[in-house]
Amino acid sequence: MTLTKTSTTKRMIIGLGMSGLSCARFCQRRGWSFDLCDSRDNPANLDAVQQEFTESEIFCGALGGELLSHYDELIVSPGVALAETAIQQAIQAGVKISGDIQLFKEFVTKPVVAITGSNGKSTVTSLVGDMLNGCGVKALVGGNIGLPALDLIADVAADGSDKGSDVDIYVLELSSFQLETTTQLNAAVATILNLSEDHMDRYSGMEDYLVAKQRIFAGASVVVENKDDEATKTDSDSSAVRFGLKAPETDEFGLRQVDGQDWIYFGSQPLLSADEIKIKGQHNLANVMSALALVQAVAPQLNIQLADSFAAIKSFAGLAHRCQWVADINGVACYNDSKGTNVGSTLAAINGLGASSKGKIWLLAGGVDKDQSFAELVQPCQKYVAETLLFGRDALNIQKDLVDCQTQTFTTMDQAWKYALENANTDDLILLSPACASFDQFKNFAVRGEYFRQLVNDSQEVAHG
Ligand code: UMA
Ligand code: ADP
Repeated sequence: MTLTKTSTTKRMIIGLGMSGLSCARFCQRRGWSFDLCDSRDNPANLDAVQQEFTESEIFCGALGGELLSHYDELIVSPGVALAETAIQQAIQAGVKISGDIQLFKEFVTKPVVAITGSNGKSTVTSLVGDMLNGCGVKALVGGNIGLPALDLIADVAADGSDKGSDVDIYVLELSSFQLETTTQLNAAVATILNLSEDHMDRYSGMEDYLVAKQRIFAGASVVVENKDDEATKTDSDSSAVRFGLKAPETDEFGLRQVDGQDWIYFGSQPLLSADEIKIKGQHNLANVMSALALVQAVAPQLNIQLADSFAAIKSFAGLAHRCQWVADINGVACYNDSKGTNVGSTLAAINGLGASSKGKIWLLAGGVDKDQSFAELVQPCQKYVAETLLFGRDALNIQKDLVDCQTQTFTTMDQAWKYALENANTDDLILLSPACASFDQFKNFAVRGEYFRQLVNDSQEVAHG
């Protein structure tokens, strides 16, 4: 991309993580000047950042309101709360707030599929990307899924615009944090997949969390609603497509039983049977229906047929660390659900695996509890779980919520794993589904999941001599 124009706006990019760097590179490509800061004294990649952005001032350590108030615009990374005193002080002083998705939306001209929700975002985002690409259009996938949205357009066209590029559509996974700094996204289609408690350490309550999520609907041409979850509905003027786990009404996606088998229907039209779909559990059928609704919404403008996306659904095997089978050890199946980082996802894992298992579940959970209540896990634990083995920083807090459930606490995952392996019987299963963030003991959920896989693989080698 070539430089398009210079600007006298004074911008401060807050955060030296993936998002901050993608914003810095975007601004640099546009010829905009900017400074950078991070609230940590020593962010991991400081040296590399200093070498890359030699024209920018870089500040590290506690954010100062006076400093931030000198700028016209703050481009705030999702990991930094707008409630920070220094940011609030800057807002009071009239400084504009922005974020990577705002920069992205102001730049791109091609349609955007926008996906948020408490659980299933990455699954649905990847699936929609596969379905659209399977229909022969060029869809780029990014956002909270791990590839910053602005990195998608790093080299879209030589004139610095995506107009003449071969990109047809963007599929973005968006977190509530990213949505807080985005106004009027104007997505071609937008959805909140579901809403359950998460990030209560950043929000004052569920209402506050929902308000952040609902920003995804601003200016959307079509909204996809989950009929089973009131919080996903919009009262905006956008036209709505609905999906749900019950039999559908006309022009809705839903499930009907045919010969004892779940089938996805659109109104009275059968589309796919559950056994043609590799990702299992009712929550994944909901995910597939939401993906169908999202693709259907953009099909006319892309000139594609929904039926041409079915092959991609049938071959979608799910993403790593989401209820993923790792190995059987002496008849005990081991599942890695490290991406189960909140109560809602762990609930789906216990109910999904528990209903189809002959034995009991040995649940490994714990980490950073994000101020959630774990009470919703009591009933499914009593029904399906032999013992919940809690580890990590907030193990004791979680134990207090799991009243009348069998629980043990440990310091590390290794200890919990060893206990599970020693006590599980044939046909039982061992499930890592922490319902917590990983940051107390691991870099992220993926590292935690790989660690679990390693524990399983090492024990499997020992078991097989
Ligand atoms: N941090 C500070 N001070 C700063 C800047 C960051 O302490 O000044 C800390 C944050 O509190 C956080 C970490 O540094 O612990 C990373 O924050 P960041 O905003 O720099 O994160 P990025 O590296 O830019 O990654 C972000 C998303 N991370 C967060 O929202 C925390 C990534 O989602 C996302 O993939 C990436 O942008 C690209 O869009 C991760 C995530 O955990 C997977 N998301 C949460 C979730 O899914 O629940 C919302
Ligand atoms: P997200 O990106 O929202 O975190 P993922 O697709 O990565 O969602 O899945 C995260 C966790 O949520 C995994 O444990 C997965 O099994 C579970 N999950 C996926 N879809 C749903 C859903 N619709 N409802 C509840 N849990 C879900």
